[in-house]
Amino acid sequence: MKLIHLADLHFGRQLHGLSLVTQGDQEYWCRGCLKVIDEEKPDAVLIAGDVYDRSQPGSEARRLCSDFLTALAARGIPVCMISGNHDSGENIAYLGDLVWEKKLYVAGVLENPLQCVTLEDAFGPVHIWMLPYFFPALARSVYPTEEAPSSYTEACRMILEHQKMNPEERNVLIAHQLVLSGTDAPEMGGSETTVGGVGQIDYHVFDDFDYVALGHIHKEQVMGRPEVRYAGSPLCYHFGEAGKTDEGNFKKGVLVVELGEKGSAPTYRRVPVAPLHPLRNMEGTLESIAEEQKHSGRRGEYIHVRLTDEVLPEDTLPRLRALFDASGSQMLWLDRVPRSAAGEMQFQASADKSAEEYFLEYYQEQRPDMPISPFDQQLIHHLQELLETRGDEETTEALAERLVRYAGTLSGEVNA
Ligand SMILES: [Mn+2]
Repeated sequence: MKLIHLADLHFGRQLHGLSLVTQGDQEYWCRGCLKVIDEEKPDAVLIAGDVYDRSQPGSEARRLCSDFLTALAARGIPVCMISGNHDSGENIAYLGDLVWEKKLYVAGVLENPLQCVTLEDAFGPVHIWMLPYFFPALARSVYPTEEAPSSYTEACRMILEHQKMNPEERNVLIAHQLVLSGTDAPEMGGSETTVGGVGQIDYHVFDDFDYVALGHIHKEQVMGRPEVRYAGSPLCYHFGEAGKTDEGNFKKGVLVVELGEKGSAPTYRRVPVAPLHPLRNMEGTLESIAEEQKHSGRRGEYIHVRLTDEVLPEDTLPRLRALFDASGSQMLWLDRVPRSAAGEMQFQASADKSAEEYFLEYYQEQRPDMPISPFDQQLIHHLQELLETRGDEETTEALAERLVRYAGTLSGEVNA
């Protein structure tokens, strides 16, 4: 049985203030994905949560999702979809009973028992269990027990123990959780967030399943055994998922899983789907970046620039914008390397200086060319007040340290 495992679509996602729906990136990916589906002709498409980027998605994101699911339904391919921690389960489950007829199987909210879809191939039935995103208190309210589960692992075990599974047949689970192998946490893409709280689950609770299609972590990877797998997000949703070269980028694509007879190892392939705008990180002086960009011949990218210049000319921003405009690229994020790497912690503890004063000194030293804005200054002031109310275990020095770390995030970011 051939399954396509997708996850973390995040329809409606923004990247540094830019909507990936409006810019066409997500629609472009949908078309690429449908092309792969037409070539592969899978028996089912599994969508392991975070369909939308937020619980109340905008109309464009809903439209895109609707078009994508309609296109799958038009092909007669069964789709099994669960909610993720970013989704509102109720929103995802909307019309769920009605679309069941169209082989669009949706599990938005945790149920007792779990929804299960059974498909057949030459080797017999494959049961696809759908476990929407849950947290322990929710698990307990849906599966009443005397003792509250003490962890996400226990809650998950409890839910799965309640299902009438036939271990002689093939069972697939779709889940959207943070799964660990021993003490090994998955490698994050950088764009995951723990909206709603996502606790750790030991992969051994899935031992009875022949394949576990996971969502939540945006980098494709295996947890514990090859059959427990994150598909990863379809696009890079964070500059941390992009390299300085194409090779450095996280590999994105459509994960094709083929199940053979019960007990045999499934096979896995990733079919690449090119993004409309690849992400790229560039680091160097203003001059070196201009040279690199002019000679690279690269076009239509989303770019993060990190400048290393000691002093910058006043027209830095318009120069960079013009440079990237000329190649149809967009600079979404500009920042600077701190002047001295060790500069981060170069402040002398002193009883008569507030963390705010430490911060302002540091900032002036790092950015003599750019005075701190009154807004940022106010923000720091309030931040200090806020941190001070946390109690006296936070010394002035510790506060200053926190503020200085925060300063790194203020260093000239722009939303182009
Ligand atoms: Mn996600």
